[in-house]
Amino acid sequence: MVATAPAADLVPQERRLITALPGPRSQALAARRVAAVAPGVSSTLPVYVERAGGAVLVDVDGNHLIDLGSGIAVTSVGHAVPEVVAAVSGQASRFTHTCFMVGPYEGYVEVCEALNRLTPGTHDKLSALFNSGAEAVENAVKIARHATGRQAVVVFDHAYHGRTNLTMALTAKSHPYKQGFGPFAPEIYRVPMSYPLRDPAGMSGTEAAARALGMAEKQVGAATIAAVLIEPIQGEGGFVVPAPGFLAAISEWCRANDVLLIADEVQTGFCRTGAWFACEDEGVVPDLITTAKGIAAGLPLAGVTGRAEIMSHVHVGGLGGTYGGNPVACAAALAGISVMEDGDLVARARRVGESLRSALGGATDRHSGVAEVRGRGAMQAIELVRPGSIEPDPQAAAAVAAACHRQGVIVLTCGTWGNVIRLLPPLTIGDDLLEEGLSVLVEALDEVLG
Ligand code: PLZ
Repeated sequence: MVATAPAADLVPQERRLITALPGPRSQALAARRVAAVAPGVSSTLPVYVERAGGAVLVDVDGNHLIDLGSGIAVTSVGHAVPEVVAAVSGQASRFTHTCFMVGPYEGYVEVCEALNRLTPGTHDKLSALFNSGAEAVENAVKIARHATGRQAVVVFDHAYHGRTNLTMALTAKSHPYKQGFGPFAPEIYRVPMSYPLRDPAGMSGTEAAARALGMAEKQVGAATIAAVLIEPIQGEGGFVVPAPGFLAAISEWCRANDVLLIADEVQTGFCRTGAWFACEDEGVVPDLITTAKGIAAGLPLAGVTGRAEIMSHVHVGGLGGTYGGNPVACAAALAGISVMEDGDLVARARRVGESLRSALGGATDRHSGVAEVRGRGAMQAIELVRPGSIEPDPQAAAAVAAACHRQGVIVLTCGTWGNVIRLLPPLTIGDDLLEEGLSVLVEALDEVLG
């Protein structure tokens, strides 16, 4: 008899290590993997997952690990949430695919309605659905170029937008994302981000915006720029939070120059930062917004939402794809969005954020190797440096992450130099489990940083 109870009910919300990590079954799978899986696809964890529920992953050896990464900001509502499991299995038993471009269905329309309602701004909006964050970003750029009749796209230092050819060009970091994979798409121009820790002391958000926009004006020319594309808080690039006023100044300049502002909220969106979308905290209303990750509780789904007149500029048939807005993914999204609304996960993200900050705050005071604790809501990070400098220390970050992993706590690293430890727990994580996970991280920091 196959178990039908959702995994969240079956998985106790506790850390439980019964073997050293990785255990023997994970090691056996790792050996099989070497012979079958291309090495270019890497994994953070050495353990193989058998099931997951809430904020706990269970590996093939029966170890229970605390998940402070949510599969890179995806399972914000938690793993195997009963409402999502029911919606997904119900939809899978009705139909799994028709292709929206062949036989349309209600779930797609309903997800677009939800995106139009939840994203910043009260203007008329339209949406289109895709499969991944990269695909959403590519389509946002296509739409912006079509609507403006211009080609240039301005992006920022430390940006991450994906791994497809266009999004590799939009992404800043060469290794591992771009090296050897060129040539890259043309008409992409990179300008400096506001990165308060590494900018000249005291540089304000408006000064950082003037530095970036001045460069765009001189080197590209406002009249040829279709869009400025920005993550309101950078994700892979190191959870870089721009100085207050930076985003607003970029937004004003865009409006004054008929340049579209595209907010890439693939990582920051859907309650993560203690708002539905991170732009809200800056009072910024983008023309186009890209979403993915947290949108569908773990199923592949992404969206582009934008001003109706921009979105409807593209000719009929100009946007699409076989799987975009898959009905099972749409069912997961609608259930996940209900969980977010009913459980007020915006407020919960803020409380999780306070716990993260108070646990990490002490580490900054104790260790000169912690340059900064930063982030917003349940998206917080610490940047590690060589003591007495701001020289990045990726070895320390890797050692801290590995120590957490050995103890059954999943944390992720990020940053242009790989020296940032980031936390993205499920927003529904219990207080006790979160405290336990954080105490393991703090111990690891004390151990590695001395
Ligand atoms: N835009 C802001 O964070 C994905 C990448 C993991 P996809 N970030 C995780 C990796 O190493 O591949 C991301 C993002 C922002 C776009 C993307 C791309 O989203 O769903 O991975 O295509």
